[in-house]
Amino acid sequence: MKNKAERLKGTKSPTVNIDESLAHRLPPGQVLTEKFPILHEGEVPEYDMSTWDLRVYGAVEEEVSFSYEDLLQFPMTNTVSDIHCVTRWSKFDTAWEGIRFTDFMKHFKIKPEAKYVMIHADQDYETNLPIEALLRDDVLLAFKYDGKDLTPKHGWPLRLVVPEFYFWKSAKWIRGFEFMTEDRHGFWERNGFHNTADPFQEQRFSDEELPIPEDEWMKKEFD
Ligand SMILES: Nc1nc2c(c(=O)[nH]1)N[C@H]1C(S)=C(S)[C@@H](COP(=O)(O)O)O[C@H]1N2
Ligand SMILES: [Mo]
Repeated sequence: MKNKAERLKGTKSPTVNIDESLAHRLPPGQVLTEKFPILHEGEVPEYDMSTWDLRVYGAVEEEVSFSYEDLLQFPMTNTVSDIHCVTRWSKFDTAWEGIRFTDFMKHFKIKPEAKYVMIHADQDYETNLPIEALLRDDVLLAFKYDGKDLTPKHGWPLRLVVPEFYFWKSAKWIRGFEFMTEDRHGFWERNGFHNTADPFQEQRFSDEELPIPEDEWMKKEFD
């Protein structure tokens, strides 16, 4: 069996049949879905919310950690965004509620030399982004999807949502933001996926030949 990046490279571009007025919102090589596929590495984590925390560390003036209760006191924002997965599904108008990343950043001070962030998540998942990618109004630390608490499979209690990039950058079950002065690759970025991941530029894969550890979407689960 081919590894994941190789297999995805071999898939044909799907024929797209959508309303012309929406076509500009669908990136090249993507198909629309109304369902919400579920994709992740490892088991869905279980939490004791009295000990759960979200850490901020690395190139910051002072490390800080937030309890779930702390975060619930922050101002909440609602967004409606299109999301795009590298496995070729896109979903329009997904509704999220949570803390805007720029509001979250008011609660700590990063060092001037900080340029990148490693987002740390369970189970041992991580993904990297430049800080500026997180400063758009549609980037949330999301508690809710479609008006309801996130389901555990979609990232409860807290996930990142970064609609501008392929969805592997939107880590579920986030536990920490590590600010960095130099860029470092996260899980999929180390395993054949593009570092930037802009769907409209079809930045799916890096050109390096890298082994993919395990198929990401074995169960073909969605809700
Ligand atoms: N913690 C964690 N977050 C993750 C992943 C993962 O394996 N672990 N997979 C990513 C990938 S590849 C995708 S496409 C989306 C899928 O989110 P969904 O299951 O809510 O559709 O989650 C992303 N966030
Ligand atoms: Mo993905």
